[in-house]
Amino acid sequence: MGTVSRGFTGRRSSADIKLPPGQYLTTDFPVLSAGPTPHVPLDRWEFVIDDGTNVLRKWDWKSFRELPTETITVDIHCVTRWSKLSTSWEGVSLDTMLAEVKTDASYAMARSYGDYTTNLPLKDLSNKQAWIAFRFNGQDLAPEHGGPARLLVPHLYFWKSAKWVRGMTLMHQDNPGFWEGLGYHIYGDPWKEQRYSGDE
Ligand SMILES: Nc1nc2c(c(=O)[nH]1)N[C@H]1C(S)=C(S)[C@@H](COP(=O)(O)O)O[C@H]1N2
Ligand SMILES: [Mo]
Repeated sequence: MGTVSRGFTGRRSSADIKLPPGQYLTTDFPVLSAGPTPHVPLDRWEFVIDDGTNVLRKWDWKSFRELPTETITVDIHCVTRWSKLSTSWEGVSLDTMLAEVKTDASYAMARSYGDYTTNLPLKDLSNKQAWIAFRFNGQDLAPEHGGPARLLVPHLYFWKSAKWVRGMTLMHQDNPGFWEGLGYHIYGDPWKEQRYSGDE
């Protein structure tokens, strides 16, 4: 009588599905890239955390893949209005990686192979909210979706989830990345519909 829970059915009923305002559901996985897909061989891949002057921590693919991994199942929301539910990833929590860095910075500029950037508060990259993902649906992440590895920050619009991520620069002040500098919102909370810089 309307009391069957998600736990009982093991599936999400339509009553469970809540989309951020202005979003529609899609079941395919659109590719959105501002430029060509960079191809980074694993033996050349590295992830560097710096403070703009000094390298604070650096991983090559081998040392990155020795870090503990997690399976993450999350909804993702693109500012072009598609949302995709229950996407499944494998990755390393940024909590694990940031634990090895001592900083009093409050923001980060994520940097990608191919020169894409996007800015995020460090607190949004902490507390089980962000990962460097290298597998999607049990398969190595395809190049067009950001392989070998991408940022995954599902609580913000998906443009913040930098594909082909190669590192991040820690900052004391928030600075706009690629899309943010072109008029998109500096923070990008889909639930507050923070699409463009004038919103909210
Ligand atoms: N390096 C890089 N990362 C990026 C982008 C990009 O153009 N370059 N596009 C962003 C946008 S707008 C979205 S919606 C998602 C799309 O990821 P997908 O192509 O895997 O769906 O990646 C984000 N990360
Ligand atoms: Mo997007």
